[in-house]
Amino acid sequence: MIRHLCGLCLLQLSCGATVNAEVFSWECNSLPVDSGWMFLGEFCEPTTWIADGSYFQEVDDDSCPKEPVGESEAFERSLDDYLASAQFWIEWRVEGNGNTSELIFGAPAALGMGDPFTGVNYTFVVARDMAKLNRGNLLPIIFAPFAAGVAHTHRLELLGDEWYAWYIDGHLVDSGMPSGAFPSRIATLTWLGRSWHEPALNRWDYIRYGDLQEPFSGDFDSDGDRDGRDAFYFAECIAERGNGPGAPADPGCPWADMDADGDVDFADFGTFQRTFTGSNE
Ligand SMILES: [Ca+2]
Ligand SMILES: [Ca+2]
Ligand SMILES: [Ca+2]
Repeated sequence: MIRHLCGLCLLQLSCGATVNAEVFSWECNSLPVDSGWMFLGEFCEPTTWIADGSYFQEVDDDSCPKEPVGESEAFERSLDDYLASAQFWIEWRVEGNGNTSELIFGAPAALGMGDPFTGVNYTFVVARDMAKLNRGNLLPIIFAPFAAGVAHTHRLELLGDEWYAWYIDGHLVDSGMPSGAFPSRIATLTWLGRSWHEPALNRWDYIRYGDLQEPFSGDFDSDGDRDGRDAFYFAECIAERGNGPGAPADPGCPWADMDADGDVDFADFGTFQRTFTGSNE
């Protein structure tokens, strides 16, 4: 009934906004070019494939004429739908076996976003056991070590020109004042796999971004309902991310804390089920 009302009465308000997609999520179940990404180009012939909900990029120099530059491929999306976003978040999960010595060359896996007008820029480069953040050389470069051999969840939250925060696996790596607001005028998001001196295999699990959700709302995609799409991410917050009774909610899950007690557990899931509005997308 609630969804019915939404469809009839609030079409111009909350439902109409879904056209602009408050959340974009690529779960790596399909090829990037079939999932809304623009192919920016490749160098030599990287080997790529989809398997088990992940996108694999094998980049080496097998097909390249000579060192040091090896294989690469890159994809891009405009963030223009989010220029008015007061609070923007982006999260991606990736595992790679590339050597940390490649980080200085922007390899083996990278995800970056920037605005050519304002100069505000965030470029993350991820190797097997370390990530690097460069913000257009305007602020100190940050290195964050982590365990090799498993995927890690990276999360960036931006609050206008007031605040930025970088999390890995739910733990705060760095936060503070950004060099400016982002997205603000012209904004693009790019990600790539690249071999410079060393080969690498990157496994991308997902890339998601959007307007920061209302806490306690149960509404992952901020479209005014609690449906099957929200349920996918709710289940993830319940089963993963270190959430549970009494544990502080993972930074990606306050929207799933439906009883507003600071955690995400089955009490919240019960409320989500009781207030479920339908199975629409
Ligand atoms: Ca996936
Ligand atoms: Ca929703
Ligand atoms: Ca809770």
